[in-house]
Amino acid sequence: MKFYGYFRSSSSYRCRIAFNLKGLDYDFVSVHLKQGAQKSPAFAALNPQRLLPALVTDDGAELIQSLAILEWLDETHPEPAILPGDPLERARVRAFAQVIACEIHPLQNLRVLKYLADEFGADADATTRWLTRWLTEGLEACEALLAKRAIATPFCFGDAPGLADICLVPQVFSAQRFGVDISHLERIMDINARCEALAAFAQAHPARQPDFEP
Ligand SMILES: N[C@@H](CCC(=O)N[C@@H](CS)C(=O)NCC(=O)O)C(=O)O
Repeated sequence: MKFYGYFRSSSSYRCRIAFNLKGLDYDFVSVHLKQGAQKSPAFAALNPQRLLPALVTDDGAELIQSLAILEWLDETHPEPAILPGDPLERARVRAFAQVIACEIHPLQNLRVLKYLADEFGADADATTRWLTRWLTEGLEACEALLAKRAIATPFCFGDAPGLADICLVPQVFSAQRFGVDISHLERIMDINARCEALAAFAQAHPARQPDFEP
């Protein structure tokens, strides 16, 4: 498999965690987002959205969108499962993952922040207010979803990490990177610490990637 990602891309980070949990090797191609490499014609041919991540399977099939990649990985490499077997539980895990991937993450994306600055003159202070608003509101909803669980499991929805944890940890990393204080979200902080103590999560951390830049 050939995986196109970038150390700081949180949707790439999600996939790295899943590769590690499932013990899968891949060839890594770094696409330098800050230098705009995602806009190159070669990358746009792979992902017309010009967004990371992208995956080329051993058979040459091209996949985009981290949630689709994660579900494909789970279907083709079922052990350990990242989605529960029970349909109701699967829906709850997917909902939690989508709060992050569909509602929080798009509002912090590089192209969105750049557009706010270029087209609306958002300075550093305005950008911080924007990020604080959406990341806090979104992660508070995640905390409330965790509070609603019938049982307080060690990971988001079970005794082992799954899709919800895979989405949560990179989002917590982003909040911390952008200086958004989420220390009041006790369940999230607790689960995040438990995940980070696992090798699969620790080795997927942006600072451990070959293209890491301080
Ligand atoms: N929903 C997409 C989001 C993809 C996305 O926004 N990727 C970011 C990096 S985390 C990106 O490539 N940004 C480049 C840009 O904004 O120009 C997914 O989950 O794969």
